[in-house]
Amino acid sequence: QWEPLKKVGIIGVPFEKGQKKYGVSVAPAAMRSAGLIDHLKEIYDLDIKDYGDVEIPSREDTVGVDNMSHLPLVSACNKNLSDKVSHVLREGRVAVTIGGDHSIGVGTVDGHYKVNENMILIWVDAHADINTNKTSESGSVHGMPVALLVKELSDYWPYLPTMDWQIPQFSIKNLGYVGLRSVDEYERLAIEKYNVPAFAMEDIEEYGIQKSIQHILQRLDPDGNKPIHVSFDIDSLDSIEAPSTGTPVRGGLTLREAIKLMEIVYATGRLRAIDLVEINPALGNDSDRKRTIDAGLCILKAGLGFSRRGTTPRGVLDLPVQ
Ligand code: B3U
Ligand code: MN
Ligand code: MN
Repeated sequence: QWEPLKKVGIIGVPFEKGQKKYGVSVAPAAMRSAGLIDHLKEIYDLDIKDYGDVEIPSREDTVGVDNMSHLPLVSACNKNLSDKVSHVLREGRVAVTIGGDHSIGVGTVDGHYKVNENMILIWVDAHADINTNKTSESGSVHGMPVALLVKELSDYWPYLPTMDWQIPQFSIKNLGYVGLRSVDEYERLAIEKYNVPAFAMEDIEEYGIQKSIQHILQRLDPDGNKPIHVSFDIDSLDSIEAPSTGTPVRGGLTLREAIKLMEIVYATGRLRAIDLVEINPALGNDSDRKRTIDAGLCILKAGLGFSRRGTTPRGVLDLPVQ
C-alpha cells in the first residue's frame, strides 16, 4: 500500500541561534553550492522542487525565558518553518529540511504533525536533545527540541512567551533514538521514564544498524502504516566522518551505517520528512568541510532512493549492438 514518494521539496533554514557557534546557518547555501539539487537529480524519476530558505527574523524584542538563549528568535523561525513543512507535505512532497542547528526540529516536527497526526519520529543524534531549561547545562535550545515537542513533558516547562503557536501534541510514545553517546543525566531519566526505544552506540555495536532501526520501526509502528520523520543530526556520525559540526563526538556512526539506516527507512515507502542539521561549514579546514557536506549529501540521497547497486538505463533492456 505504501510506495516511496517520488516528489521532494527542499527547504533551507539558515538559523544558528539555537547554539553558540558561528556558521551552522551557512549550511543550506553550502549544500546548494555543493550541488545538492544535481546530486538528487541522479536519483531516477525524482521530481525536486526547491522552496528556498525560510525567513529568519533578525530582531529580538520580546522578553526571553531563563536558561533558553534566544528563545524568541528560535520560536519565530520555527513558526515560519512549521508552516513551510506543512505546505510542502500538503503538496504531496517529502519535506527535506536543511538546517541550521537542531532547534529547528521543533518547526519540522510540528509542521509534519499538523499534516499527519500519526507520524513517528526517528531522532538520529549523538545527543538526546531532550533537556528542559531546568535540566540544560548549556542553555542552548538545540539541546531541547524533543522536550519542547512531546506532550508528556509539557508540565515540565514554564509558560514560554512567543511559543503560543506551538502546542505540544506529539506523543513521546512515537519517538525513537539512534546513535546516542552523549546523554545528560536528566535526559537519560526521561528516556527511561517513558521507555523510549533508544539505540545508543553500544546497542548498535551489539545489534548492528539494520536490526537497530528495524527494532525501532517495529516498536513504534508494528502494523507498518505510519508516516516516518527522520531528524538527522550530522553529529550522529563519527567526528572523523563529519568533523565540521559544533559538538563533535568520537565513536559514532560510520557513513556506511548512516546510509544503510536511510536506505532501510526509504524502503518502507513511508519516509515523509528528513531534517539534516548541525553541519557547520565554518568549522575545520577545507577537507573537513568537504567530507562533512559529502556525508550529508550521501545521507539525503540514501533517504530519497539512490541505490548503491546502481540502476539500469531508463527504458532500455539490452546493451547497444554495433
Ligand atoms: N546535551 C547538551 C549538549 C548538546 C546537545 N546537542 C548538542 N549538544 N549538539 C546540551 O546542550 O543540552
Ligand atoms: Mn541534535
Ligand atoms: Mn547532536
